[in-house]
Amino acid sequence: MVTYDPSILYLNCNASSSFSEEEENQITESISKNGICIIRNFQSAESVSTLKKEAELVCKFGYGIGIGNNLPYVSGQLFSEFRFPYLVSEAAMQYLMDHRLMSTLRNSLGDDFFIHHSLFQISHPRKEQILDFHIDCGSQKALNKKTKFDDYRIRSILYLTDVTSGGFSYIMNTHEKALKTFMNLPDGELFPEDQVPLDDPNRIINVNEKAGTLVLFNTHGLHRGEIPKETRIVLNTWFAQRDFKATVNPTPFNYSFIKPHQKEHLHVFNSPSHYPTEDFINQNLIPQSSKNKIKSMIRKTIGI
Ligand SMILES: O=C(O)CCC(=O)C(=O)O
Ligand SMILES: [Fe+2]
Repeated sequence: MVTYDPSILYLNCNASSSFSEEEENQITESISKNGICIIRNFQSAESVSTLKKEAELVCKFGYGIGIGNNLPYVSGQLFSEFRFPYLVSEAAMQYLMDHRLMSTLRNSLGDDFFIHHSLFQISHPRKEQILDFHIDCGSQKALNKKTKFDDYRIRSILYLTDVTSGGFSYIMNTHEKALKTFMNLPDGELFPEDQVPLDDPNRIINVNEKAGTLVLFNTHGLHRGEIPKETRIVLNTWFAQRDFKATVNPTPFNYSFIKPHQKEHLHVFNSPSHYPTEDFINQNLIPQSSKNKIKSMIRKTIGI
C-alpha cells in the first residue's frame, strides 16, 4: 500500500525566526515521505519585493550595460528567464545562505551538496497545459544531450508573486516508483500517462500559495506546472549531491554578497571536478567572441 502523509506537508513559519528542531524534522520527514514540503511565509515581504523587482528587471533586460558585456536573459512566449541570480542579486544570496535553508537541505542531501542550476523565471499567462506529469532526470541538455540521470536532487521554488492559478502540482510519494518506470523507458520517451496515479485526488496537491512560499521537492516525484492565468515569478534552484553524474557548468556568484559568517556555506557553489570551468569555456558552447569576457567574469567571481 502506498502511504503519504498530508498532515506534515505544510509548514507555516515566521520568516524572521529560526526553525525549531521539530519544524526541521517535519520538513525532512515530509520530503522523505511525500517527496515534497511547502513552507509558507519562508521569505519576508521585504525580501520578496526586492527579489521580484530584480527578477523582473533581469528577465527583461539581462544584466550589465554595453555590447558584449551583458549577461543574457532568455525570453519566449511561455517564459522569460535569467540564469545568474546569485551573480546579480544580494537578496537572492541572502535567501540562499540563510541557515534555515542550508540546514534543511543538509538534512535531506547530506553535507556536501551543491547547486547545479538556478534561475529567475517569469511564467507568462497562457491557455494550454504545456507539460503533463513528468519527473526531472535530465540535466543541461546542451552538455548532456538526452541522457537521463537517476541521481537524487531537490529543487526549490521560491514564489515571488501570489500564485492563484498555475501553481506547481505534485503527486505525493511517487518518487521511488516513477523513477523506476521512467529509467526503464527508451531515451526521449515521455512518462506514460497510464502510469500516472490519478485515482486518489488527496494524493495530488496544487501549490497555489502566496509570495514568500518555498516549495522543496524531490525531482523524481511526478509533477507539472498548471496553466497560469496571471504572471508567475519564481526563483528556482536545483541542488544535487557531490557525486552527481551529469556534467554541470559552474554557477557563478558574487563573493561580495556573502557575509563572513555565511562563508561556511560556500561549498554549494563548488561544481564537481568532472567539468572544470576551463573545460566549459573551451567547449564550443560559447561563441569565440564571448569567451574572454566570460573567462574574466568567472575568474573574478570564483577567484581563479
Ligand atoms: O515550475 C513549475 O511549476 C514546474 C515546471 C517543471 O516541472 C519543470 O521545469 O521541470
Ligand atoms: Fe519538471
